[in-house]
Amino acid sequence: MARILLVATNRERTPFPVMPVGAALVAAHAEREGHEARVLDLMFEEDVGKALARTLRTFPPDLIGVSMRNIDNSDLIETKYYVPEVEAVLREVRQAAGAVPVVLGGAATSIEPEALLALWGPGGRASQNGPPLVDLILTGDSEKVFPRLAERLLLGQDVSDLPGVCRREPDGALSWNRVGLSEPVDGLADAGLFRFTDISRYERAEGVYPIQSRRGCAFTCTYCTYGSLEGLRMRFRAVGEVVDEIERAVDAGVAHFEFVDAVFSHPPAHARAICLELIARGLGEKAVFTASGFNPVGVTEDLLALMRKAGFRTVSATVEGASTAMLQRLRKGFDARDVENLARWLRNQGVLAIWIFLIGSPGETRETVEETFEFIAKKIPKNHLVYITNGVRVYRGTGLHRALLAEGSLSPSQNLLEPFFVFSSTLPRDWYLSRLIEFSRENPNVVNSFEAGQSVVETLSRAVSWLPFPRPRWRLLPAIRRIGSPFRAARKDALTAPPWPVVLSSSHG
Ligand code: B12
Ligand code: SF4
Repeated sequence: MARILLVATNRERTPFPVMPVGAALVAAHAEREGHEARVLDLMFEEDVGKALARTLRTFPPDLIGVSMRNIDNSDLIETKYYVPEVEAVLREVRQAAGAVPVVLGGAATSIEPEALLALWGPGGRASQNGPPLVDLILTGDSEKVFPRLAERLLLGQDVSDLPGVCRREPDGALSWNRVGLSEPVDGLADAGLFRFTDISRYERAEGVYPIQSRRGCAFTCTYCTYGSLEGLRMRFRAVGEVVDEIERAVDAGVAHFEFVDAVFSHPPAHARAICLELIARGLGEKAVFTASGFNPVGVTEDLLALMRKAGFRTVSATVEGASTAMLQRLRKGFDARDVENLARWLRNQGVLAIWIFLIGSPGETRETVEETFEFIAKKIPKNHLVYITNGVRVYRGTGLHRALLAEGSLSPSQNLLEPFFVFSSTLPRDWYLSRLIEFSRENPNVVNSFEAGQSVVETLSRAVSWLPFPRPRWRLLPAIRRIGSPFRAARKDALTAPPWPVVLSSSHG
């Protein structure tokens, strides 16, 4: 039996602090295999060094797993890049833990394992001839593999055949074993987040308890990383197991849940079965549900009615656009009519939505922007929130990445760990920025990335989170924005001279 410490490094509080479900799940499985596991969640820690020292004093581990969620926030106008912050945490970990092996995992590592290993691994740029900040990386679903990895590492055995291992070989070469990723997800342990972290801190800051009912996404939207993260093969958890997990969390006092499936609504049969079970157990009367991935394909008004009955009050409608031409280019699998139906059905069924749009991808023009803006202004109910992401972050392994390589506007050696964007060559950037600002002024329910840091809006939003307003408190954001005006415009050159490289293209492949 080993003592295993999981360090959850994410400290991002926008749009709200997200609970470290990946680290908790890995810890829960390590416990199931007979190890002793703890999670050090850095989200609300004021001093990372002190928190580590405190934990290591009471729980000296044989192995440390570090969880890294975000690389960046994928937004061209107000980019946040998290790698330096995680590197600072890794330095503190190495300093405090000495020679204890450190394994890095989490969503970020599945997207850029080789670049992260070249930076933080043995002989990596950040280790400056000292010990590596990270001994190896484990990519992909890790809860079942990690305990095996831990056992072998601690016995000094070879681990290179384990699925997801990315490491430096004795001859100095980088190797990444991608065989056997995307395991079945039945029999998962209950992440039991309430055992590992202070849920009440999250609840106060509008945090929502994550629940996963399936993994994988069969759609292949051009810009999306989920193929690298979860794979294309859909794997479903047994409905009873998922709802048992919810029931235990409700008994522990949790009242707000979010289905964090890549797409909760597809295929609808699984979503429907979950709703029926929530209804059968009366959980909709004790808790409120939302779903972060909601794609209109296959959605009917009936499904939304059932979700409402099961306790869903909101969804995130990740539609990205309302122009059929752009939806086709993005390979979303639905068109503008489906988006319009979704808006109507959500309104009819009294389900609120945060709508996520992605503007500026290759092929976007003034006309397609106006089509999407017209939809937002006319069809989205004013009590729904609209969030616009600008430009497309190019991630390795996506269809967009392949298309840019094929057209020659991207070199295979381009560093994609650091933010790198593509913007439509057919959309004038000056025009778009001023149009976006004008549009957001006219529509208080339209929020942009560059407003998040606006001091008045941020201060009011934080104040609201401490007051006993009913959730979701984002419903108050349009009013806050009106009080918090004048609207802070993005830097005038935010799109024409951004701090990160941008390639102009009209190709999605
Ligand atoms: C749901 C979701 C959200 C929800 C979260 C809701 C909630 N209540 O938790 C919302 C919408 C709020 C959100 C917001 C953001 N998100 Co998000 N989100 C997701 C999503 C779809 C699922 C995350 C999840 O919970 N998965 C379930 C858990 C169990 O999986 P996991 O954490 O990955 O853990 C597994 C492995 O990673 C691994 N693992 C995890 N930790 C460790 C540790 C060790 C040691 C090991 C070995 C393994 C390991 O094992 C775990 C079990 O198999 C992922 C995409 C995806 N398909 O994964 C994006 C994703 C994580 N998000 C991402 C981003 C960028 C963001 C935002 C920055 C977006 C923005 N523009 O603002 C914000 C940041 C929020 C914050 N405070 O950090 C990126 C992160 C990578 C990147 N590109 O930088 C992802 C991967 C999507 C993407 N675009 O690529 N997100
Ligand atoms: S954007 Fe959504 S639907 Fe499209 S591939 Fe990604 S997860 Fe699947």
